[in-house]
Amino acid sequence: LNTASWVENILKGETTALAKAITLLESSLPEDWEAAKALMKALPEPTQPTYRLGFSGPPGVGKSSFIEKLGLALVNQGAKVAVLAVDPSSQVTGGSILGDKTRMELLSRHDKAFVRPSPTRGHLGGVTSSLPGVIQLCEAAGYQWILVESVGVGQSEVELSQMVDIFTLISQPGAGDELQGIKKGILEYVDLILVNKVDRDPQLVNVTRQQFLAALKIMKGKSPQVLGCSALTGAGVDEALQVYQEMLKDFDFKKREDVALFWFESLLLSEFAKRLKREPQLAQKLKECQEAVSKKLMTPIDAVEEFFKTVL
Ligand SMILES: Nc1nc2c(ncn2[C@@H]2O[C@H](COP(=O)(O)OP(=O)(O)OP(=O)(O)O)[C@@H](O)[C@H]2O)c(=O)[nH]1
Ligand SMILES: [Mg+2]
Repeated sequence: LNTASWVENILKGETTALAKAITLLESSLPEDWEAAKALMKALPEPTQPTYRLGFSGPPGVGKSSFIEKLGLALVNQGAKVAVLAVDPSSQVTGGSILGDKTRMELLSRHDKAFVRPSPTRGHLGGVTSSLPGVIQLCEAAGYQWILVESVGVGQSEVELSQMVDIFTLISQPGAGDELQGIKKGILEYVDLILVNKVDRDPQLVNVTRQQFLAALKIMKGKSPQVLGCSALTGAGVDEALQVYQEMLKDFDFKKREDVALFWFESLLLSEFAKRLKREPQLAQKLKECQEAVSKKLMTPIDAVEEFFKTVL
């Protein structure tokens, strides 16, 4: 299939063409890189406004359940919704944890929805090396709302927050006690906090909300709303949607210009790592430096210096 007719099929909304394009972008094979390059170049800007929402939170907090409920609310309003999952842990395990859990059966069956599980093989570069391109593909295919699920793991949360228009943290009831610790860092990037599972323990959800609000109070600048919700019963989903729509009314889409830069930097690093092993000269030098280090002929610092002499 040539690039032009492939793009045409994507624009027509053919989901198989879209899915194949996403696979291409997530691939780490050099020949796929060439095809992906041509495809992304030929891809036009979307013809309508699009909104990118990112969701993060600990395993099992209800991210997929919430996204499905929100997605259903949106498709019922007539919008087209794409759901993407990023799984930072795939880099370590080589397999997807979210993969088969992100089924969202009701939403998947809806003809205005496209649900894409996370890549099954660990593609290099984490969240950022393919996600911006995948988002662009979905937008070109006519999806107005792009919902991205990511399991909350340190740096990947921050990266995701930079790739989307609005970033939501979904929290467990009772999570407030952990706020003293390292988790606080992410609050800086959060636009909305949802404390889920209000159906189970409304009181605890309320306490947790207050803890978040107190933690936010001592941070300057941002004041995201903190809402209780239930991804099981759907309570709070409409309220969250209202918050999003309100925020998007005067959203500064200039933020998106930075996404291209993030993508470039992330791709540069992941491609560098790949090509290091592929380009014979670099691979050779890398091997020499590795040997020199293991034989203690060079310190690691000197070896890095030596390697960069060759690269530059
Ligand atoms: N009682 C209750 N259960 C919920 C709620 N939201 C999700 N669950 C349940 O919690 C479990 C995990 O939900 P998921 O939506 O898969 O959570 P997740 O955050 O996407 O999980 P991972 O993708 O594995 O990180 C499921 O059994 C859900 O039915 C809720 O609001 N109330
Ligand atoms: Mg999930």
